[in-house]
Amino acid sequence: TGTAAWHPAWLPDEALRPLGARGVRLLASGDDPVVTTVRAEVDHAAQTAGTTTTPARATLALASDALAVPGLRAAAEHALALAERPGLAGLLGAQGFVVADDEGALVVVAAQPRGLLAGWHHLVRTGGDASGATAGDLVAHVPSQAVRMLDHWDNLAADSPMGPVERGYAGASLWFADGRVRDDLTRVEHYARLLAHTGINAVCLNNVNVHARESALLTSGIEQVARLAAIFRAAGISTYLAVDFAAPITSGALRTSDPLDDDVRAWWERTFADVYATIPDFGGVVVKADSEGRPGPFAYGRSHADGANLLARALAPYGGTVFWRAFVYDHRQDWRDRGTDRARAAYDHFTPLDGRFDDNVVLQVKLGPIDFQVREPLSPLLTAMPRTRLAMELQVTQEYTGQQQHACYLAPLWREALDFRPWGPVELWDTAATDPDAQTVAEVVRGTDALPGGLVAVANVGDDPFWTGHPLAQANLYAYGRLTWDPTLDPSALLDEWVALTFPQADPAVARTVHALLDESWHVYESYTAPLGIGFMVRPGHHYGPDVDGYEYTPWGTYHFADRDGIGVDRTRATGTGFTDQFPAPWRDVYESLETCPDELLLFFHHVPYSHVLHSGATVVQHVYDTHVAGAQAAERMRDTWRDVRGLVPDDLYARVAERLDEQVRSAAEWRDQITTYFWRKSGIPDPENRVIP
Ligand code: BDP
Repeated sequence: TGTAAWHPAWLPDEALRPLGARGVRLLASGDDPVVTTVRAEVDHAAQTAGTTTTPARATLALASDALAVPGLRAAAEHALALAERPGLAGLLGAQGFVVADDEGALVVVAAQPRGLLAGWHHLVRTGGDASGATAGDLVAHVPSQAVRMLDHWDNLAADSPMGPVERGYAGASLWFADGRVRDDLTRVEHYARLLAHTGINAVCLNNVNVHARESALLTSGIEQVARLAAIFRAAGISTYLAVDFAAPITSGALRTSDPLDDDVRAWWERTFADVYATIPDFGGVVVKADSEGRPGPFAYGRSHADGANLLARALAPYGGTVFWRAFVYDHRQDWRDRGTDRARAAYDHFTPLDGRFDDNVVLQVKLGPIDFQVREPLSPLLTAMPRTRLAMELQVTQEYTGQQQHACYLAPLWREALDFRPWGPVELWDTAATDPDAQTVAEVVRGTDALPGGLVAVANVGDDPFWTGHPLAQANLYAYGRLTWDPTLDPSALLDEWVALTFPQADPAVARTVHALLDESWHVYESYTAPLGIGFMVRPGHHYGPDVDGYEYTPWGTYHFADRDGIGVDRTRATGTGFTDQFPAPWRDVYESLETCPDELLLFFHHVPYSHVLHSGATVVQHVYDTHVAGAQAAERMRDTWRDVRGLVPDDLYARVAERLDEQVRSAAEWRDQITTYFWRKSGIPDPENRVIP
């Protein structure tokens, strides 16, 4: 069947045993597919524990079924009230649940099936333990973000231009093979269950770079897509497709895809009518337009609002949504022209369009202004679109963070971005000009009642036996989902959750080791790769391993401007590209000034001599030597740490992680040697400790 070889990710049967042993009473009638899923989960947990415990120690209920039950009425009314609130509050309430304590037994009540499923997984995580609940209290758990989405960059076949999964590091697609949807979708069922556990509520199935074969998924392929949509539907997840803006042309129907052309409009209307006839709850589409060679409205002199609204209006009768990507920049720039700054592009293109997008358009903005680097400032576009629905896009697949060869736990990076206050305060610096009540990024993207947004991320899974290539990269997927539900969760606590659900009966040494390996792994990765926020010193094309000048003289706009005197991109308003001006106060001034610009972003914003002294007290070049030597040493410690769990985790998993850590150590040494040597030669300034290969 092709299913024998895979290794369970989190939620193996043992993880359900404590809850199964406590016993769960389910009160949920009807044949809604999500309710049916919950029923199967509850039965499975009981079977796993080998019990038919009466009385059950936990109750899970739909509010409509709970209203009549004494003891559950208050919780049921609370759940219904949450879901009936208008706008965003009601939307989130419908997906949430209420927890109460009924004389020492845990009670979970939801207004809607998706909330019921979320409540079930809450029970799984807590083991149904009521000890945290206070008698009489009703605690509402609602997701923070309305949009909690994963984008898969899957292609239909291995011979697609970027392989089976663009930027995939975990084998082939879970659902596509040989130009079609796979026959056996057992693993997709398992995957949908994992995602539901974390709180994900939407998936896009195919690569944003939509080529002709994949474009047909929307038309002749929609019956196949329906098989996948049925699986995700049962897990409370809506299905989306990435579409080609030129589909009216590439499908052979028309000779234009001009968004203001009547025939084009009619083509999209007809196409979506057929889609919804087959998949009545289809989520909608994701669009990469006028970006890295993909077609878009610019070809017709139209704006991106025209383009997005074309699709939005064709989807609106069915309740569908357009995720329109803001990753629009000139990838054929002239590197000699410092006036062209890729970092500026999204803001320059999209801010004039604020307020012009229809209500069923979500503008999908990458976290940073360049491209998923290990360190970037926040994309200032996220601060400048108050009349537009927004989603911040993260990259769970580790394209620029070690490609699932290196262990790099990204939750701390995402938390830093979600917690960031673009309008201040600026701790460590002058706080006079700042507003301490200003919103965090998590609050900005969450949006308002009228304009709800959220989070999107590029997924990191494939048909690899361990799902993510590097087994520890599962923690990134887990943490991403959980942060979409609650962006204030602690990355370190999320690791504990993931370990408990993945290795439920393991020795405590496993959790200790995973923490020792992953807690600081983002900073370790940063320390041995491109320094101080400069980014992109990777090998062109596949983006793995060091190549300091690999992109320096190409048209992609990812430069470091290193010469014998110094390094960095001058993005100041005083002497550079003026990018700093795209930020609101106080950050525009913090980044503008060499005095206040944070060290970790120094070279993103400033061109400085190698002798420039950082806040840390080290010079730039000395920082490069020190961090790269220390980073490569840290990678060696990570490799040694893993040996502590030999025999405590499955042998094949142990071996896979060990093999990846060997590669991380090799690669970190390569990074260290190339980067330190490059800067020694460029600057002529030796390392006082003589650690650099001349
Ligand atoms: C870049 C990837 C490329 C993607 C692009 C995108 O290298 O494969 O197509 O992002 O997000 O980082 O569209």
